[in-house]
Amino acid sequence: MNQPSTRRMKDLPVTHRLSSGTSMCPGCGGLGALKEACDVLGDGSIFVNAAGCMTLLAVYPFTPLSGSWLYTSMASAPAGAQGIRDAQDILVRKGRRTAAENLDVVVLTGDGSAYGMGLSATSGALERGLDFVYLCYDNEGYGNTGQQASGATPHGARTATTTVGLGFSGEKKDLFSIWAAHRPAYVATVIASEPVDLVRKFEKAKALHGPRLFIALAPCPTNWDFDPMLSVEIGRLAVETGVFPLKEYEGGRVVHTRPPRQRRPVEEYLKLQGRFRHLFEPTRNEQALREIQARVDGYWSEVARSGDGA
Ligand SMILES: Cc1ncc(C[n+]2csc(CCOP(=O)(O)OP(=O)(O)O)c2C)c(N)n1
Ligand code: SF4
Ligand SMILES: [Mg+2]
Repeated sequence: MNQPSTRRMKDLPVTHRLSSGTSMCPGCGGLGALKEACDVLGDGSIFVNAAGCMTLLAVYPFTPLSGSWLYTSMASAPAGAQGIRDAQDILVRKGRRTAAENLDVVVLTGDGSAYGMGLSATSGALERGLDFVYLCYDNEGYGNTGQQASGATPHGARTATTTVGLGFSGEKKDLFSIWAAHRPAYVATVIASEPVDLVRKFEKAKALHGPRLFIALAPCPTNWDFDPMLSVEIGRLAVETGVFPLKEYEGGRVVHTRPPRQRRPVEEYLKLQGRFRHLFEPTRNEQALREIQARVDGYWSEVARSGDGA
């Protein structure tokens, strides 16, 4: 007779724990970024999670992470992080916790929170110089509730709230610049399909103090409408077409960490995703495709002009 396994989730390496026993979609780019980040951050973190897809990782009282997990409303994860930071600092000051037991506080939110509902609380935390890490997995919509358009939705994407015509007629908000304008310790963009770049940035952030913020573009098979096995390919194309610039902000300076040497046409990225299918079928929308390409070209021309392509 088989003996029941005595191995528990918390005894597995963190990467294995995040692969098994969760109810996340296969090919989830947000989960990929979180796994890679956890490889660097290790087990010594307290996660503060605003409502969204990742909330399904922790079904009370269980979590695949060995650290604690606090679930907050969409708008208030950075406020929750402040409370945890303060409580731990007070316990250390009173001698009831050693410095080694003083854990990192990591906010984990989707773009709906980061770009919209939680932006005010984040701005306040940055003003106060809160010592925390913030990871926004950006699937460019309110994914958990069926992909309504958010402040991160790109121009031309069809979402649950932009179902006809061109799709979303607005522009994706430049959250990187909004965060950087607060002059925090560190801001970076990352993506799971570029793990070396991601790991280097998290290692750098881990050694710093103060606000350290990350936007991880999160290819989302379910809501972007593509085969899960294309998740890494779509992530790579986001970088190689120049749609998603990998960069970091530190000490008042922005550096592009992996500028595409020879940019591929943006439509190579768009045409793999059902949310952009209306730009190609039943007839090609040449004007919309030209406009989307021109925006990306404009971004990289500005980077070349300012000499910031390192
Ligand atoms: C104030 C408020 N409005 C609506 C909801 C319902 N809700 C739960 S998760 C979610 C989507 C969150 O989107 P995002 O932050 O991008 O995370 P994702 O679902 O894409 O992972 C919404 C709208 C909520 N929890 N709180
Ligand atoms: S809906 Fe998208 S972001 Fe949410 S778990 Fe599924 S793949 Fe990940
Ligand atoms: Mg989202």
